[in-house]
Amino acid sequence: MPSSDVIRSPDTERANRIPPGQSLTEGWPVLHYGGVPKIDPVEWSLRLFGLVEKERSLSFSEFLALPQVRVFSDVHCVTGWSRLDNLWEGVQALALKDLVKILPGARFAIVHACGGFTTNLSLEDFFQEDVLLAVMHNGRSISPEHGYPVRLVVPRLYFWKSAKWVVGIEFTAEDRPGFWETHGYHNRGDPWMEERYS
Ligand SMILES: Nc1nc2c(c(=O)[nH]1)N[C@H]1C(S)=C(S)[C@@H](COP(=O)(O)O)O[C@H]1N2
Ligand SMILES: [Mo]
Repeated sequence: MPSSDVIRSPDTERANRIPPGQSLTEGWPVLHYGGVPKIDPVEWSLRLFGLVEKERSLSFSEFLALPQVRVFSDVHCVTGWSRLDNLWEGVQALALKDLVKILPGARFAIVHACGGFTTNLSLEDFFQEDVLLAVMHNGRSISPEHGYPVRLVVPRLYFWKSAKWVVGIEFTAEDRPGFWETHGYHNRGDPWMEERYS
């Protein structure tokens, strides 16, 4: 059980935590398109742009100085594995609202990763309280193959929405399906409704 200051993703409270068609894994498979980028945190920045009053870029040290939260969640990959009991640490997506003023016309967050990868989320999904930009997993820095230095974690949707090597968040009025969403994956990806492919 996570301690009380941890945000507990609601799906971890279910009597049955394994969504239909999924099976448990103990390890942590590595899945992505392309190679593992080598990111020097000194060169890294997080760009907040699109429908915001004033665009903003944060260095890694500015990012780490933001309030940190811990989130306890399960992971469900569309390829069929689920990994329970993950403790993430990082910056809550909701905290970005204190950094830029998002304009009223914005309805989607397009998450940009190193090398041009994107994934799309409605602002409703993006601003759930258990969504975070994670730097730590189970007490250790996120490893390069899992998204170092910063990856998104969206606990309530299939894991392809959890972009690794995040470098920017763009706020848009129109939806813009990302890499996996234009390669046959569902636009939203709720594991409990088995929104796997489109
Ligand atoms: N930048 C980037 N992030 C990505 C992907 C990708 O191809 N590029 N693949 C997604 C997919 S399909 C999955 S299943 C998860 C896997 O994360 P893991 O390797 O940490 O298990 O990362 C997601 N994030
Ligand atoms: Mo995936």
